[in-house]
Amino acid sequence: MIDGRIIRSIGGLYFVDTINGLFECKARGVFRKRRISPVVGDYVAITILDCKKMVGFIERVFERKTFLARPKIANVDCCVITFAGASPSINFDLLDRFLVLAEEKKLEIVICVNKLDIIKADVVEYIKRIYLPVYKVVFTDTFSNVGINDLKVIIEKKISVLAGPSGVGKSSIINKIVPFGAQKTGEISKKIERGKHTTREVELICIDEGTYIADSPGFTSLRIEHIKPEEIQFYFREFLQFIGKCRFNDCLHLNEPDCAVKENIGKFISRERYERYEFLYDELHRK
Ligand SMILES: Nc1nc2c(ncn2[C@@H]2O[C@H](COP(=O)(O)OP(=O)(O)OP(=O)(O)O)[C@@H](O)[C@H]2O)c(=O)[nH]1
Ligand SMILES: [Mg+2]
Ligand SMILES: [Zn+2]
Repeated sequence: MIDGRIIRSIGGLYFVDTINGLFECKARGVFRKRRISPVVGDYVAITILDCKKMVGFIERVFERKTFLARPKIANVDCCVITFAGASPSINFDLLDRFLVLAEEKKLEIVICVNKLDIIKADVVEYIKRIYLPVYKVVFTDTFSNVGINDLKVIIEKKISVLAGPSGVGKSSIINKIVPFGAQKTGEISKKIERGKHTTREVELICIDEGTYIADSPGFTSLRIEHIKPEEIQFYFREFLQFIGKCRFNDCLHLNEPDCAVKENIGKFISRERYERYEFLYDELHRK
């Protein structure tokens, strides 16, 4: 048996990267029985069936360090949440939902705002005012390569995933980061006037030893139903420094008096983020 990492999976076939090369593997029936399905990013042990044809069987899936359901990927260290500054314009509600999910998974988080070439100045200002004090934010432009090097430095020696809506430029960014890579991007074919090369599967790409980046399909909505409403506060990172300083120990920072979180709105907490906290709390509470 040898160990490896699943870098792609298509229709029940898993591509496992090992020191002896890339093996095309099926999963043993026991996984189905136990309702475990291996996913991209999993560390696995395989038996080799044919070393010329490079085919084998996945025998074992090692314990996952992290698991993201959307995009479905295991063992990532860092999540690069990617949006476009324009076309499509940023959906801040979706951004905050993704931030909550990534915080819950305790991932390192980077916000990447692409298409800097067509972004409006007030959008840049808004992002700088609201997100820059809380998160690492990188502005990129894949045409002129602005910000690409900063991203390269951030993802060094980590396993990262680029996640975000469709058409924001995730695959284009990966093409700039990966020297040999040619991820298909959303250019509309002139010949057939259709067939956008939208990414359909999660794929892990090895940049160098210890550095991996995953491309992933875009999404338009995110479900965070599994999180309890009273836990949401812990996933708004800028709230953390004030939690425990309110008059009531179980303060939810909604209508309670002497709330340290509410006292800091407009100071260390932006009104926009606070309002989205209220909104998310409400939404989950009503469920
Ligand atoms: N103006 C501008 N356009 C960009 C930039 N980067 C990418 N694009 C364009 O945006 C479109 C979508 O790019 P993709 O890289 O396919 O987007 P994606 O996020 O991978 O999309 P999905 O795979 O559908 O999730 C393409 O037409 C790119 O040429 C940029 O920095 N500026
Ligand atoms: Mg893509
Ligand atoms: Zn409070």
